[in-house]
Amino acid sequence: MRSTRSIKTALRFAVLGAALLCVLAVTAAAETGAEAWLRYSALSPQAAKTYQRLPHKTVVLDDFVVLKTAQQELVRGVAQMLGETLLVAEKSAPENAIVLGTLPQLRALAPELHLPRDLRSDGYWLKTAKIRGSECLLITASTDRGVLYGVFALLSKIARAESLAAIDEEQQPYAPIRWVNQWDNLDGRIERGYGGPSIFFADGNVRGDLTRASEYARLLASVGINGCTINNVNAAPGILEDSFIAQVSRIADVFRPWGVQLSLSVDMSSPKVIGGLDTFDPLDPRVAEWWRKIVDEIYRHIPDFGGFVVKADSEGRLGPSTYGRTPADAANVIARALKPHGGVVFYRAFVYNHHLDWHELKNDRAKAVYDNFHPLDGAFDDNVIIQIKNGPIDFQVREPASPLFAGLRRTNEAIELQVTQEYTGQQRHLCFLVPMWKEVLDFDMRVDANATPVKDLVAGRTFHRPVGGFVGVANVGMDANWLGSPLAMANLYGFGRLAWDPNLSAEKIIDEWTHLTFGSDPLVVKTITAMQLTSWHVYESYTGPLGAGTLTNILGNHYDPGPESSEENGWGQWHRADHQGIGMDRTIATGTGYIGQYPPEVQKLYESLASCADNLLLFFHHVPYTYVLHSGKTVIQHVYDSHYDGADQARDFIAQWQLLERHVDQDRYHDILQRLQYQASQAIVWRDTICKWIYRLSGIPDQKGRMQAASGPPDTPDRH
Ligand code: GCV
Repeated sequence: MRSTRSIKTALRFAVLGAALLCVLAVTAAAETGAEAWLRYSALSPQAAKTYQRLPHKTVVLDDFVVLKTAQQELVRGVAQMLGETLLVAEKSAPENAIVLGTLPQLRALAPELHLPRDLRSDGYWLKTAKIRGSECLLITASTDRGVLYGVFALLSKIARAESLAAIDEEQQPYAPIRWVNQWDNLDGRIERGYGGPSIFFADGNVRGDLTRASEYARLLASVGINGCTINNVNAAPGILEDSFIAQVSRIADVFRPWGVQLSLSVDMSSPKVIGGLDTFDPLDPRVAEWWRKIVDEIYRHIPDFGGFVVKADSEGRLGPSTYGRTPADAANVIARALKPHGGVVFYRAFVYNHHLDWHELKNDRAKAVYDNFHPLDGAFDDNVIIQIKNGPIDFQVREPASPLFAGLRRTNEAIELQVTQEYTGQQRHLCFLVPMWKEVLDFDMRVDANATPVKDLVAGRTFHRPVGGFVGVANVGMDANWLGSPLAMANLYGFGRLAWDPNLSAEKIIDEWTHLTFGSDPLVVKTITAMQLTSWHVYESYTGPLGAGTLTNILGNHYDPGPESSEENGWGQWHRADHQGIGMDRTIATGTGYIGQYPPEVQKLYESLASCADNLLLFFHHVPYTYVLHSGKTVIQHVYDSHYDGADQARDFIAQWQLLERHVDQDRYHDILQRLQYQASQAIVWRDTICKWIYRLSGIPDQKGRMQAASGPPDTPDRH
């Protein structure tokens, strides 16, 4: 028998050895985040067993580029996750294979198959079926792109250890438009980009090495995104110079294998600035001819070009108003040039006057979008899409859904969501935006007193529009992990998944993303999903509760607290806080009348203090600080409590994350830990700035006595 001492020593070595192995394993698995949710990390032997019956070979039914890409992706994913190299066989030998092809190709190969269903646009079908008597796994679709999406869906299931037994799954995208915009400048900087410089441009040219652009297209395709606008909506006219189009076509070449269409933002004054005309009046025939020639030239270089995005008469951009013309005149002249090629124009509804008179209480920037576009309903050509930000102001931490979604019946529309966290912490604060986007997409506009959620309006389902959908402002950059923070990538993933199916829950989306990005350790999944799901609410709590908007420095970085910068200027992001109360009166009865832009049932909901939700109260109503919320608290006490609770919750994220120290690779663990520590300290800065500001203004102390001592006496003169 071994002595107790030697057993103890042996145990000690065993423990040390195990610890060392753990460290080595974790170190070996260190990751940059570059693979995002496409890590395809090796499954455990136990999980891999689920796929023992997966065919060992694959055939592809044609050699078009997207189908080839699909097959290569399949081989890559299976090799990495299951350690098996699929045999690539000829299509003449499809027995016991994973068969990739479109429905017509499959019908030609195996007429005995019952393929009754026709799949719309980019939809796909995963199905086990017998070909020539032997079991196969079919990945089929109407289009090559659909087949690629089917492959990504299959690989995602394997990565999440989902069973494929007797699979028979059909998926259709909710809408044809699922695009991202990048606000990249040609010099390589990105407007509101927080993940490094442009992956497309450097020093005024397209980058020589477009590896990242190709990897980006792969990421986009993996969640069903089919278009990408590569340059800033504040567009440099030079993008349309002949020499530049040739350069841009190289980006289209790396997008093409992934089924991602390239599109460009254009400046309305281009016919004059680079075309040498003395006008850019959209109704001038010479201008129409100029657009036609430019568009023909683009299609010569890029036959699958997607179209243009236009920002005009907005924030200093020139537009049709220069000639007394309408957005419809401007959009249509370009749309007509694109039409023969199948291209579309996204005309942004973000048109407003940023020199509004602050003293005039009836002025309201929120009204601009509807006022400018509703009267033009029906005046836009069929290949024009009005791109509408989710809320009427500008990507604030909480806004109601834009009333324009319900205001266009005879015009195509798309919702613009912001993946890059301009007003929501710039990727330095954790803020998972899917729950916010879902609130907007699910919001029922009650058009004609029927159920008309925003997701149906933008997808073109409500009014049977030919085209419509979803646009996300992504702004990924050269940082290895794309957005600057590994956790922020959940927003890009979530945007893609919602654009594909807005009925997915936030819980389902974040569960998928976490499994794919961090693996299936239950503690990891539980912790990260919980943190992500609460993060928007936490951020809102310490930056701008009750619908007041993000109380940030709107004249500068849109990041630090700066509640006073919203007021007394023409930008119109006002909250009208004074010594008595706070909030914008947007009622029909006494305010700006903004609420009148909604359908009657929604008007009723927001007009009345009794039915208006607390979380949007200050967006719609000006109330005294002592006003009692539905929760039973006064507005002022809610503001104090919310900022303190929010800062506490931000601090608690650190402890939650620390639970994962031995469960997540060290690189990402430390990167995220530092970010959370920084966020917690910034949340305190936010808390103290806003609480002191509102205390000085209102003179009403916090009932819990938390900050008066540090705040000094309240202000006296009324600013209004
Ligand atoms: C690209 C906000 C942003 C601007 C952005 C603009 C827009 O105002 O701060 O950077 O410009 O929105 O969406 O056009």
